[in-house]
Amino acid sequence: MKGLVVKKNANLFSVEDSLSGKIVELVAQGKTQDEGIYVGDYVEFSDAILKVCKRKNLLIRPPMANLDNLFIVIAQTPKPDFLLLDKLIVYCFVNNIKPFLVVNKMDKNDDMFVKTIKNIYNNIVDILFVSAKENKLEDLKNEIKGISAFAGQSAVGKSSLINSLFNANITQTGDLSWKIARGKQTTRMVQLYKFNNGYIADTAGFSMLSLDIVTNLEAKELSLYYPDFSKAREKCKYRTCLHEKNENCGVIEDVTDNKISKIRYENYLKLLKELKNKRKY
Ligand SMILES: Nc1nc2c(ncn2[C@@H]2O[C@H](COP(=O)(O)OP(=O)(O)OP(=O)(O)O)[C@@H](O)[C@H]2O)c(=O)[nH]1
Ligand SMILES: [Mg+2]
Ligand SMILES: [Zn+2]
Repeated sequence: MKGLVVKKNANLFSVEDSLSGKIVELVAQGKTQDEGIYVGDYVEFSDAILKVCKRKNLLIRPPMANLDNLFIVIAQTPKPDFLLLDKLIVYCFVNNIKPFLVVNKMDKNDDMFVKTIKNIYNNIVDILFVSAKENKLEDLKNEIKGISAFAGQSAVGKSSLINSLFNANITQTGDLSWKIARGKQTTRMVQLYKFNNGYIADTAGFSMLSLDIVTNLEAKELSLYYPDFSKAREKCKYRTCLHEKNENCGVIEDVTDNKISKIRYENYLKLLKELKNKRKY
């Protein structure tokens, strides 16, 4: 039988049977256990978990597998931290996760803010405009497929969004509301909750400040994860160009011509520096 690991508690795994949708509590067979099983893993099981299916991705922080979508929440207040935003977007592209920019608090954001966000991110990620307060969540609901998680600075409204989503959905699924389920959790762990045809991961692991995205990335690879640089990159004289010096660099040319966002570029340089420093250790 096949199933999805929705929860892990020490050696015990909660697996949702793909056919019946029922949750079964299972341990893993010796060898499988050694290889590691994560929330988000698709597994084959009988009386125990026998095999982990091939993964799309495996994240260390938070510990989970097969994340499809990351909803990166921002709002006009608190003021967005664009460096952290770009870090999360790079993290997604590196790990084969689809990033969405969820602009929350649309009941309050002014036009100027919305315009600025559109200008910078339109060609980079899908942007969804929502309001947890007014329960305007259609754009977001439509994108909840596969396994998704929320990320973003403190106070942007992640918990509010999740609460609104699940309260609105509670009659449909008969599930516990997110709030109630959360209250029962004592430890910090990842858990998947069913939402329509997908799952939402409850995890604090994407708090942006603790996000150490860059472990496996080389400095020279960084700009490959900037879709907004791709055209400009072709104009660079040297293939090894890191786009930090003014000579014959197409990216810098396009920044000067306002074809590439200055904020994006400046934060690219900061990330580049972080990557270079890391390589010394
Ligand atoms: N006006 C308005 N306020 C909102 C909206 N969504 C959330 N808020 C408010 O924003 C504040 C922070 O919301 P939370 O949901 O706690 O934010 P969070 O992202 O979960 O914050 P952390 O748990 O600290 O990471 C609260 O005072 C909410 O009432 C919204 O759509 N509109
Ligand atoms: Mg919260
Ligand atoms: Zn260049």
